[in-house]
Amino acid sequence: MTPSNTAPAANNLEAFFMPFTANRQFKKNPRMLAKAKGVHYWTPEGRKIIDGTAGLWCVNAGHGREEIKAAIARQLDEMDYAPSFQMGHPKAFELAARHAALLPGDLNHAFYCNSGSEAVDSALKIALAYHRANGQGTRTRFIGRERGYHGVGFGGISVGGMVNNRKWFGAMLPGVDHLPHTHLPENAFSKGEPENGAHLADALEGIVGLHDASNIAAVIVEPCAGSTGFLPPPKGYLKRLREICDKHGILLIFDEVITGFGRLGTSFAAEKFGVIPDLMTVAKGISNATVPMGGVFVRKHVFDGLMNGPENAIDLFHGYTYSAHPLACAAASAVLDIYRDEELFARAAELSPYWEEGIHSLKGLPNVTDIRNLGMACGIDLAPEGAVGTRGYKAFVKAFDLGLMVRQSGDAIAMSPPLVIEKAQIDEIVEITAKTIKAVA
Ligand code: PXG
Repeated sequence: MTPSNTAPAANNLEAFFMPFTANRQFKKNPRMLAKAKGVHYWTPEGRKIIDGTAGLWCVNAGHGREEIKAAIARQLDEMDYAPSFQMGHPKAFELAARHAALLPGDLNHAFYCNSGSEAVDSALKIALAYHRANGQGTRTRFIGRERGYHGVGFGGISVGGMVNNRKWFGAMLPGVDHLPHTHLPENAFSKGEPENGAHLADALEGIVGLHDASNIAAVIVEPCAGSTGFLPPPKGYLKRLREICDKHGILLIFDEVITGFGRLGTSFAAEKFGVIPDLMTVAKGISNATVPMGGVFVRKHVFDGLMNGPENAIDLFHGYTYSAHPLACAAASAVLDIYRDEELFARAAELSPYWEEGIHSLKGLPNVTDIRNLGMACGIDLAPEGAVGTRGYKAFVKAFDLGLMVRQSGDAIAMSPPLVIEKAQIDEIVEITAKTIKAVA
């Protein structure tokens, strides 16, 4: 068969095997997006939808940014692709230097890939290689956390803590333990970081006691869990994790795929919480989602630790055809210009009290059992209606019908609008969310 020149009917939805989707249900009643600009999507029929989620937590600078488009187009004219194995192109080095300058502490080297999932698998491998290169090859165990999401690679689902993402797939990385999650009922309706729960980090001592530190490579957590309904860390929790990791020579990995690039009103969560991880994974906002890109940022001692072999030996047997793809680098550099010139991280910090006030005004609406927020993101728990996820899904569909895109995780709704949002648009989001919650009561 040769590729057909005849375009299939636009309404034939059969062939696309959709990710993380109820395919048959969707195809009976599709929700299509055809155009995007600023903080809005439009459906093919022209209905305007306010983007309460920055796509999937990724379009931090808003949709349709001309500067990014121009940078990608220029790069495409100049050079479409160049390999990064034993070769290089200037934009990759320039981007890494810019990221290093933006990062807190001595996080000063950047490894690039194409997604958050690849970033997580890369970080886990870097952690293993680092220990081995430093004579501690027995350090092979990883510690993740319940309710954590680290993408969908086998490494990521192994350290992740979302049961549906794990239970279907049997084979996992061996040697993984999980810390308890931090979603405590006594913290319900906390504004910002909740008061209770720093002690939950001490569970790490228990795991170290069980396996001995000499067998543990790294702990990986999202500083602020995203996909399981947005869970800000309890006050002092991340500092405590850092202290215990330091005490035992365990590397600390922050998965900042969602929290990176301004979401919490700072460059990264590491800056916000004053806790510097040894490795940091990023994606999404790194390129404003225009060209797929992910990355692992590593501290000086981790990078240096991998540079102690012979100079002519490959330092890390890992990488992707599209590591530091020129189009992704061009996009990511243009995105950094926007973040800098529009001071979007500071803007997020300035807007966040208004966002907090708006979102918490939903307290008292039917079935609302918790509201959480930090920076420009929030999670709202709804009481289940029968099977878990039923009310959450209804809310997701209803919000879309009313002109708002939200994310659903079980019976929680999460939101994370583009950082260019205006106060009047926050009001609109709050208003539609209130209508939605009432409609699914
Ligand atoms: N780590 C974290 C913390 C993430 O949030 C990934 C890794 C994986 O990234 P990729 O690029 O491989 O998808 C993510 C992704 C949601 C939602 O609705 C969240 C993600 C992806 C899709 C939906 O919460 N996060």
